[in-house]
Amino acid sequence: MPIDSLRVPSTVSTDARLATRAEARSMASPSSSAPASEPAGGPAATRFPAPLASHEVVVSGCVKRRHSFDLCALKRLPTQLTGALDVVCLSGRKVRSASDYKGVRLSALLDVAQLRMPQARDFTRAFVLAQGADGYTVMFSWHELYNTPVGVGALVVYERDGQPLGDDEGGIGLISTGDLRVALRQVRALKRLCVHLADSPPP
Ligand SMILES: Nc1nc2c(c(=O)[nH]1)N[C@H]1C(S)=C(S)[C@@H](COP(=O)(O)O)O[C@H]1N2
Ligand SMILES: [Mo]
Repeated sequence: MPIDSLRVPSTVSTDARLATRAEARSMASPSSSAPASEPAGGPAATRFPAPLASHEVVVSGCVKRRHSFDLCALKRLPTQLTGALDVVCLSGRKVRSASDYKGVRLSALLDVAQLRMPQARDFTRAFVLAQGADGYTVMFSWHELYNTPVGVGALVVYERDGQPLGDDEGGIGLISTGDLRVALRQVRALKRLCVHLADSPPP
């Protein structure tokens, strides 16, 4: 199925949250049309709560040791840079261009936690759900991560263009540079990586 046919109908706005954030920013700026008398933390802050951020990622599910990685733990793993990349949504809209994200391979976290598979060949039907603080969830198969070039570019990231990802950008995140539309499997405020086994009906 071509990627463009997966676009959601225009009546459903997947990017409503972005519009809301842009609106929040413009309301917070000094040139805002909001009344000058509006107190800090007033009505605008009530309507637009602080964005969710992650400071640690928990690896759970079919693993030998459930493991939690904070920023220090992530920085102890081998680092990887993405190089220049455009973050493009399903609609084709460019969310941003970055010259570099810094992070570690998603598979490096799984290697520390070690997969726990009932049968030797079960890894062939293993998959990982990566979830953000708001519940946004994306999936990677074991094969993508360990047996295709996609895995090489699937990174848990904590810096962009030499700057730490601030809380307003979600803190720790996930990016998959091998994807055609990178924004979709970019998870802001990455909280959980959960390893599952897909059901296998009896032959
Ligand atoms: N946690 C989380 N990550 C998310 C989303 C989301 O709703 N929640 N939306 C995705 C979509 S559809 C887009 S276009 C990009 C937007 O990038 P940004 O949130 O970094 O601006 O985030 C992606 N990652
Ligand atoms: Mo999007």
